[in-house]
Amino acid sequence: MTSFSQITEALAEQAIELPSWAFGNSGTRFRVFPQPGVPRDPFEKVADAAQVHRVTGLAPTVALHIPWDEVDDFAALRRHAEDLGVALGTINSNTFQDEAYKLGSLAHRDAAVRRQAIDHHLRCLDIMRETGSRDLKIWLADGTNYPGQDDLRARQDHLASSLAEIYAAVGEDQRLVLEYKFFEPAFYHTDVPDWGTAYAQVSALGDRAVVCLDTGHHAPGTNIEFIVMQLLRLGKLGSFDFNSRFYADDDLIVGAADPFQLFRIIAEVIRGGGYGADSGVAFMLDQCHNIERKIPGQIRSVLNVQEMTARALLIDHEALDAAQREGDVLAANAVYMDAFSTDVRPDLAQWRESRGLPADPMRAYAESDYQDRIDAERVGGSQAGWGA
Ligand code: LRH
Ligand code: MN
Ligand code: MN
Repeated sequence: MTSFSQITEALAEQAIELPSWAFGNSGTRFRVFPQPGVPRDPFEKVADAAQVHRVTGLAPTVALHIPWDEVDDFAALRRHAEDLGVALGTINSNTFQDEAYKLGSLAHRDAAVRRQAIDHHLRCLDIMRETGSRDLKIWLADGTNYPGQDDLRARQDHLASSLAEIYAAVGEDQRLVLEYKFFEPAFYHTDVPDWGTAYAQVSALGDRAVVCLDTGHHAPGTNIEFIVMQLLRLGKLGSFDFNSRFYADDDLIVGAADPFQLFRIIAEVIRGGGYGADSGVAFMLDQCHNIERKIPGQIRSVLNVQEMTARALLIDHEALDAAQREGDVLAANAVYMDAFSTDVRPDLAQWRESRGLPADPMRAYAESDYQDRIDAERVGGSQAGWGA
């Protein structure tokens, strides 16, 4: 059995990017539930994200969504983040709110609409140069609701040429990350529904185009760790959007619905060389906290990822290889389950303290006066961006 002291170096490399939109008001398509203390602008979202990093040491960057996080001066936002001990991370483009995109954006049949959507991405690339961001993440709401509504093949071709134009503007030190989702908001077909389509599209672009795997974007029962393995094998896994789902794209706290699935996913990331600072695979959260408090929700989320990472790092690969070689099915499974069943929480608490972090970050945040302060100071918090 691998011991905890053998995995601390790897654990120290962990970085999980937080989504700015997790801190804004959010809800379902039936109701947005406003909360006190919610940020009124991107500066306050970044300040809240910095609190998560302060108590966990796990979340050094914040992803932005454009135009939700549009500001006049991105260099000032960058300085603000750095002053608070964090940095700006992935820029997410948004082509799903404008009237113009009702029937699609990069895959739209009308060249004028595609032009508008491509220009939005070019602007995101400009913003990235100011924020110091590496990744442009593209998730498209493009799709149709009714069979026959549009030409599936033509849309795929339009998408390819739009992406090619965007990719041509991606800098040497930047990446284009394409996220797939099997349905919603389109219900009949989606133009990037699965990893295979995302893989085909990014492969046509080049080395700096990779795939984002959002854990909530699969049909029930999908073996997500298999997809992780395959994308890593193909050198195309760029990032994760972590969250939990029971039914659809629920965006619940990662590790809440199925911690074992999270363990299996992270085990496959480690197995495939996707773990660690230089691996090229970015860990991000993509969540909203509709009914629970947001900053503690994010703290709980990064701790869940850390906990399952620790357990996955504990897998005894020598013993596993030996059992697999011998075809000992039960022994191999037992090695795997031993790691999953290990309670790493006491070791993690001690290790955090040894690094000058609170043993219990949830408690440390609750005991700070930050929440009371923002609840009193901020009036009229803004919405995360959707769900109205
Ligand atoms: C789409 C998605 C995508 C968006 C985010 C708000 O469902 O997962 O990543 O950027 O939600
Ligand atoms: Mn996502
Ligand atoms: Mn989603």
